[in-house]
Amino acid sequence: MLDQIIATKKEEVRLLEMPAPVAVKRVSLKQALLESTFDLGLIAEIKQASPSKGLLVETLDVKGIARSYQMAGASAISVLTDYPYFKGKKEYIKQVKDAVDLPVLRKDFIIDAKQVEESYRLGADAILLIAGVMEYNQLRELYEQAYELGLECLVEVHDEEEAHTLLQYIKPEIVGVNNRNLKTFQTSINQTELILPSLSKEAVIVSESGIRTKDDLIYLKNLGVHGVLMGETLMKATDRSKAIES
Ligand code: IGP
Repeated sequence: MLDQIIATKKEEVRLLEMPAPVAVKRVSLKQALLESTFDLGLIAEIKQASPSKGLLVETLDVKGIARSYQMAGASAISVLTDYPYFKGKKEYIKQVKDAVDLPVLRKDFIIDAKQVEESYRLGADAILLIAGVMEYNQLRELYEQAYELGLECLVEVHDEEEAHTLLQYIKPEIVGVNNRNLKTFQTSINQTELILPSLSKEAVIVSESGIRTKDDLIYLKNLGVHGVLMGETLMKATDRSKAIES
């Protein structure tokens, strides 16, 4: 599946027509995570579907969801822009930026410099870079390009080997530990505990995927992570603000 997604992205990159830049006020994801109103920073995700779970919601009121996330105290919003696998759209970034003041993370499979430039033009504050889907040299180039444009990166790793290798190439300011193995779709939040010792002590750490309960949050907080990224649990909640507040 992952190979298929990357093949799709390569084709998207080939056909990519660069959009005109939108005017937005950029805000810092790192700062928002560190200044959370809760014990943990929360990146709340907007996604209509996922390859592992299929359709999560029938319809998607992007601005409404963004406002309810902000009202409930989320630190930042993650927006899926991939269409074939997550039913996301690129224009959702600007829609969310118009609806709220929170930093917006573009969630997609970014493997090429053109997509980094595009993310900037779409109005994102930050982008996701996944260590497991490209060469580390390429990751470093995209990371540097992003910071030169004024975009922050959430650099995602899944296992200790990726975490170790990553540090030989870059010292990312924000690291995401994906609890989901992108090859098998299995999630286990213990993955965060396993990898934490291999990560830079200076980095802001975000635990991603498969986070469902208050106990999960207490467990992750006690490990010492700075933030969490939650998608499915919030998207499926009948009252999203309540789900965050409780
Ligand atoms: C959210 P969940 O289990 O709360 O819906 O997971 C987020 O971590 C997940 O969407 C994600 C993702 C990714 C999606 C993490 N890394 C890379 C696409 C690409």
